[in-house]
Amino acid sequence: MKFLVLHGPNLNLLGKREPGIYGTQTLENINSSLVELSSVLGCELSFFQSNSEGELIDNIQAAARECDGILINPAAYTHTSIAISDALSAVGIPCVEVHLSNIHRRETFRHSSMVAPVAVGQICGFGKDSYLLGLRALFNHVKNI
Ligand code: CA2
Repeated sequence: MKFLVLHGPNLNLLGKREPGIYGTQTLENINSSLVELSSVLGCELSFFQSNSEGELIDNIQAAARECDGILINPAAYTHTSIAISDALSAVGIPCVEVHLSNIHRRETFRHSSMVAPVAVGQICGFGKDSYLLGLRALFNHVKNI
C-alpha cells in the first residue's frame, strides 16, 4: 500500500513561526514520525508540500495513478477550495483530512471544510498526532475496502 501525504500552504513554516498556535514540531519532524509509523504498518509514503493550489491539485491527480489513498492537511485551502475538493472527489481514492489545531474551536471561518464532504473522515486538534492517527485510519480503511 502506498499513500500520498499532502501539506497545504504555510505548513513549511511549522516550528519556525507562531509556536503558540501550531507547536514546535517542524514539518520534517512530522514527516519522519509518519515514516516511522509507515514501517510499523508496512506501507509506503510519499510527501508533498505546496503553497500553491494548482500544485496540490496536480499531485492529487497524479496520486490516482500511483497511490491507494491520500492523507491531507489542506491548511487554509480547507475552508475555501472547491477546486481541491473537486480533485479529491474526481480521483476516487480515499482521503483522510487532518489538522494540527481543533478548527471547530477557532474562528468561525475555520469551522467549515470544503474537503470534509469528500473525505472518509477528519481528525483535528491533536497536533502531530492528528497526522499519525490519520495515517492509521487511512491504512485501516484501505485494508478493509
Ligand atoms: O490546524 C491546522 O492544521 C490548519 O490546517 C492550519 C492552517 C489553518 O489555516 C487551518 O485553519 C488549520 C494554517 C497553516 C499555517 O501554518 C503556519 C505554521 C507556522 C506559522 C504560520 C503558519
